[in-house]
Formats: sequence, structure tokens, C-alpha cells
Amino acid sequence: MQTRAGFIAIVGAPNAGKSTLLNGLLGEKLAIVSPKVQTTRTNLRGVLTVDEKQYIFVDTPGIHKARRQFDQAMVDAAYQALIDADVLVLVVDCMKGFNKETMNIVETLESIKKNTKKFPPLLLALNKIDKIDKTKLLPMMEKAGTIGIFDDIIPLSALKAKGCDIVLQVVGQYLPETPFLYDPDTLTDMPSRLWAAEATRERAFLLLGDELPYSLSVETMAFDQREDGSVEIHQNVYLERDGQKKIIVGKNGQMLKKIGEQARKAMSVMFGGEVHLYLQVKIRPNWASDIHHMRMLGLEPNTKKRK
Ligand SMILES: Nc1nc2c(ncn2[C@@H]2O[C@H](COP(=O)(O)OP(=O)(O)OP(=O)(O)O)[C@@H](O)[C@H]2O)c(=O)[nH]1
Ligand SMILES: [Mg+2]
Repeated sequence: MQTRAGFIAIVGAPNAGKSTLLNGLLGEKLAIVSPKVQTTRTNLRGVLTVDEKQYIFVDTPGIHKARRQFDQAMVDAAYQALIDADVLVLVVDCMKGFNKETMNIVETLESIKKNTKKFPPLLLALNKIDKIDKTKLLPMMEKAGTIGIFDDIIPLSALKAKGCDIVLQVVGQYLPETPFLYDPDTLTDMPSRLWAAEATRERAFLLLGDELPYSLSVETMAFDQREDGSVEIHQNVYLERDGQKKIIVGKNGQMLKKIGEQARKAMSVMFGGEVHLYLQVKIRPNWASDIHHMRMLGLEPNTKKRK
């Protein structure tokens, strides 16, 4: 059997629905998703093997004009995934259309294309079509066509997993002929302790609303299997300032309890068994330039400025 396998980078502006699309394509809740921008902070690989094809999707942080060092490292990670990819999927929120943020990304892609010998096939995923009036979709697809760099344009709703089958079909044609790169049962190469930290961060993002401190981050300090087969997880929730503590902890500790309960449930589903989760809130000033934390996420701190 001639197998095909390759890396498909899912890129786009913050909040376009990249992580939702990754989950929709995999049929699994792997990536964390929230209504907030910059939910994804590092590249995340999700593997799907169907018959003779292996899709290695790479969810990436939203590409935006980064100011802080941490944001810059996030955007750099997205560009790295883009450069390494066999196929590119640009996700655009059709409610926002080709706004300045998206056009900046399109222009960057155009200039990379011009300056590289082998630019991968580029698909446009026009996402969130469940939210848009159907009459507005066709003009938007036409506009996308006039931009002239997309090999395929696929309208879809990542949230409802509508159109994901077409993405698989189209991407599948572009995958290079090569042996599988992962065992066909693999879902991700993300370490369980990092996934667990992301699960807690997602619950905090979803439960905290507008009060959420941008600097909130989570790290798994211990991840051990108990004799009865259950898993004991200890995590630190980091904040930058002492004043932010009361937001996370909440009245009588209710908020932290809720975050912990919901995160524990998500972990039980992912790890297929009972989970005991212990959260501790800690203050870590200057988190946004904390090199250790960036490295833990697999980000490379970089002082270079991108346009
Ligand atoms: N209605 C609708 N909402 C969607 C769709 N896809 C994503 N969303 C919502 O859009 C918001 C952002 O989704 P994410 O998947 O986190 O977006 P992202 O591009 O990964 O965002 P960052 O990681 O911050 O760059 C969430 O509230 C999703 O539920 C869709 O097809 N339809
Ligand atoms: Mg995301």
C-alpha cells in the first residue's frame, strides 16, 4: 500500500477558529478553544490516520502584530509551522472577512511564495458560515478568488464540523507519498502534562470572562499514576500580580474550585480514568518575558522584530 503523510499547518488571525477546526478535523477535543483572542500559545500537532493517509495537523497561535516578547515568540512559532508545512490552511472568520489583519497575513504569504522555490498548496478555509447570511458568502468567495493565491477555497463551519470532510479530501490529494511518520493510533505528540495544563487554562479562560488576566498561565508540577490506576496531578496557576489572585480564587475559593472541577472532568475523559487534581495559585512577575515558561511551551524567545 502506497502511504501518504504530511504536515498541514492551520494558520490565521487570532480567534478565526483554527483550534476548533483542528478538533473538527480530528473528531476529538484536543486543542483548547475560547472566545478570547490568543487562546493558543504554542504549536500543537494532531494526527489523523485514515486508510493510507496520515494527516499531521499543526494548530498554531494567531498571527498578529506582536508587541510583547512572549507574543512575538507565539507568532514566530506560527511562521515556523507555516515554513515547515506540506500543505497550508489559512482560516478566515467569514464574519470579519478580508480585514486588515487577514490581509497582512495574505501579504506575508504572498511574499514568502515569491521568495521560496517550493511553496506548499494553500487552502482557504472560510470559517463560521453558520453565522453568516448565505447571500454574503458567494461575494466573499469571489473576493477570495481575486486574491489569486489560494489553490482551493472551502466554506465551512468548524464548530459544527460542517465541511471538514471536504478539507480532508482536498488536503489528502496534496499529501506527499511517504511512509507514516506516526503510529496510526497516535492522536498527538503533546506530552500529557502539557495537555493537562492547557485543560486548566481553558477552563480559566472560559469561566473568568473579561476579568481574565492576560498573564494567566498553568504548569503541571507533578503527574503520577496511583496504585489504583487513577492519576494525581499537581499544577501551579501563575499570575503576574498579587492583586489578580482574588479574581482566580473567587469568593470563598469558589472560582478556583469550579476551574479545578471542570478541568478534572476534561482530564478524566482525555486520560480515560479517575483524576485527582490539585491547583495552587502562585505569583510570577514578568511572566511575559519568562524564558523558562516559553521554553516549557516549546517557544523560542527571540528578540528580532517582524513587520
Ligand atoms: N459560530 C461559530 N463559532 C466558531 C466556529 N469556529 C470557531 N468558533 C468560535 O470562535 C471562537 C474562537 O475559536 P478558536 O478555535 O479558539 O479560535 P483560534 O483561531 O484557535 O483562536 P486563537 O488560538 O486565539 O488564535 C470560539 O468561541 C469558537 O467556539 C464556527 O464555525 N462557527
Ligand atoms: Mg487556537
